Amino acid sequence: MARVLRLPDHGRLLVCTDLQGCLRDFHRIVEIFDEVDAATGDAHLLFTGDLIHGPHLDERDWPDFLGEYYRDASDEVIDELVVLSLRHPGRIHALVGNHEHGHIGGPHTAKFAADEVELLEARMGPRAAERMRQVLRGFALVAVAPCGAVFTHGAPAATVQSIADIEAAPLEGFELGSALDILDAPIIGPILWARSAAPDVAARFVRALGGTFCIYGHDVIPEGFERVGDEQMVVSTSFGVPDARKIYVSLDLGARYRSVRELRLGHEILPLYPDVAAPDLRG
Ligand SMILES: [Mn+2]
Repeated sequence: MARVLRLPDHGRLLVCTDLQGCLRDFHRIVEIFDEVDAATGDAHLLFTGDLIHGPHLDERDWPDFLGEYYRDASDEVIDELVVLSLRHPGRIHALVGNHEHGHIGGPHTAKFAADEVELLEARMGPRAAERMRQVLRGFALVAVAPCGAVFTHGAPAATVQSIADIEAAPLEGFELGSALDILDAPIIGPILWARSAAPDVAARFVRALGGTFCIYGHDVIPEGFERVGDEQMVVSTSFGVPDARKIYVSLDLGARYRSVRELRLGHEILPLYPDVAAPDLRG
């Protein structure tokens, strides 16, 4: 697949960040997608990377700060993503995160295990692992929408002149490097690993891609989301926050947004679990 995914200028786009193997939250965002699709007939769903690699802890060892308990179900998340994509051709999208990258040419991640890539592929077995790598190779690095939104996994801290620079960025050959080495790799280093971007750098990045702002995850925002200047919004849909703080983004692909300041609670910024949402996230 192309490195840059181009979203259409019509319909409703739902955006979900870091699931880290949480099947329950995957099911919830799909339920929301099905509702919006039934209502509009024109819904898109975008995952901004790190769908895989979650904790493997018993419930008694689970730390409170990670929110509600779950056990990593990365393989099921990817299997169900494939089924969902077949059911809605061209409307289910995903970006590479640093955790997916570990399976397809990036450094192996060590967030919840010494080598999460080896652990997951060993659990799946060689044939299922190869099928998963084929799926992950189809993920884009960046998504752009005529509504002004740009989507990345990490912060928009890369220096690019145009979409062509991203199309040309190599993803493979970083297996032996560490996460520190890859941060020095132009374009994919920052896009997959940066936790923040200076406002002027982010502004240049989104303008080079024809956009006005960037939405991304990668980092945990304990409050659910954070706007940075006019050009950035960091979103936590799943991993590392309690259900009451999980949010997703819903955009009108036919609109033209000038800034993240135009994204409103209760309209574009919505709780994943409205029944238990913190009062300040209900909009
Ligand atoms: Mn990440």
